[in-house]
Amino acid sequence: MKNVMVGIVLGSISDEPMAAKATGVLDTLGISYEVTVASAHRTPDDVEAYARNAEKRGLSVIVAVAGMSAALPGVMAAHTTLPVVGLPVSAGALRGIDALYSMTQMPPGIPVASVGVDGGSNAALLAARMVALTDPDVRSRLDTFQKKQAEKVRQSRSDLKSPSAPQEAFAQE
Ligand code: RP5
Repeated sequence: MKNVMVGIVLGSISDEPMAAKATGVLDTLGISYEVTVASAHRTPDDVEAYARNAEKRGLSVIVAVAGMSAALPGVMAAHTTLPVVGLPVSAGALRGIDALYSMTQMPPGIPVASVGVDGGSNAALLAARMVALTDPDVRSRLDTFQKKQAEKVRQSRSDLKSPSAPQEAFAQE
């Protein structure tokens, strides 16, 4: 069985569409992952157990996906020293601002690396960079991903309707 490197934990099944954004990127980069549901408020014992077992199960990073008063990433981080990436979801009346603050405003000592609201792709890419620290194959696939992305931006210049800057404007020293 292939070693699972990224554990994606959803606070609710309603967060699944956001996980899909992240898993799409992890698939592209050939990074193995698992997805589960565990709520900091509704199943706190499961959240604690998952975080405590994560390192010995071989996970490198946990991505915690939650909306509203999103305690999930912080509680996960309290029970492991693995890096935890928080992905705030635009749920509830405040549309993710509450979750974003919950994740970024962690008290000193228990860090959570939050991405932007609904930033599923960046959560996966940040997790991939962490995995790449010890996996040269992932590092190389990340490099390729980034080069292809840059190429797309350059090619998009030819679609501009306004007068566009000449090639020499981007001459490298
Ligand atoms: C959070 O509350 C979940 O992460 C979800 O984003 C939000 C709403 O949960 P449900 O009421 O849809 O289960 O715990």
